[in-house]
Amino acid sequence: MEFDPDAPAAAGALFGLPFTPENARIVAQVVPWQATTSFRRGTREGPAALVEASLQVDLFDLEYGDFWRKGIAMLPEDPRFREWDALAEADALEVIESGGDAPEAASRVNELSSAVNEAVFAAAQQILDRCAIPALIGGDHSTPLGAIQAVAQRFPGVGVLHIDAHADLRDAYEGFTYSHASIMHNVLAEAAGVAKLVQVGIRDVGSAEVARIRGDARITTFFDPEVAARLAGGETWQSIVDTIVEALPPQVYVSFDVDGMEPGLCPNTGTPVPGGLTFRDVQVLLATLSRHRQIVGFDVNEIGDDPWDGNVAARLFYKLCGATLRSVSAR
Ligand SMILES: [Mn+2]
Repeated sequence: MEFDPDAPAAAGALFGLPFTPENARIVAQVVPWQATTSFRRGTREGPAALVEASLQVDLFDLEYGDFWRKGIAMLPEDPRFREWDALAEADALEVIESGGDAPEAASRVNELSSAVNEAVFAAAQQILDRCAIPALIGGDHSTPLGAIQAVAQRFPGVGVLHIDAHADLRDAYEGFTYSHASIMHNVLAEAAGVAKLVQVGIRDVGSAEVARIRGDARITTFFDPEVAARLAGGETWQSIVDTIVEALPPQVYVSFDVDGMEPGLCPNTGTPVPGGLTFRDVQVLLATLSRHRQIVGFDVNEIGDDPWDGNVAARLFYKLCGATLRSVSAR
């Protein structure tokens, strides 16, 4: 096949690349689901914004080189996700507006959430069966649970590196069992095999979540204000990143909520918060992770539906692909 990496990209394919899910080393699934997003709608079209913007990303990468040659592809979108999201919308709104006091509507949303989790799990398993690396593009942050379950089953003892403004450790939120705000609670409860959760960027948490973090030896959280104080006191970001990576086991799944970054990089995400990581901070974190740990799967979620949000998310996703493929090739 003739493919010119410097030519303008063909529409439709991730990064305009000519690979298929059968021959790519990284295979992504897109999950346009946002039913439990509380503050602002829009993350349903986040995956489309990322894919559209991915055509503008230069394939040669200054950190990771021509890693794209190993193959990045996307599964066709599962049409059920949009159907389920549309079915859940009215019920989800009723639950949110009732302040979490609409148990029947909540249980209908929870059933659809379970269907999403099962479909994501099955797709991730198929990707792993092909010896490819599963990636996921969301959608709200509830979407990767099934992918993390599949990875944890395949790589018991795996750690999750969770970049986010929020700890996402709520035991249900607004009446939803599978809320975007509960993803890491659900990972620790339902993804047997996850040995460690390391959180970065966290700056918007409830007191119950802080108690959970302090009381659960599996969780290590690098709170954003503490990181800011260490940087202000003269520590380098690299030295902090080294301690983040050291807290992780040899194999790592990266779950990346774009709101872990500064809100200027994700202005249309569901729940933006001031503070957070710069894109440079992210680059150093991923590069260091790729040198010392094996990345076995990842997701980028809570992407806003604006072209700028899509642009940043596409570049973040591409860096994650580069870091992942370098981390594997190093072994
Ligand atoms: Mn978040």
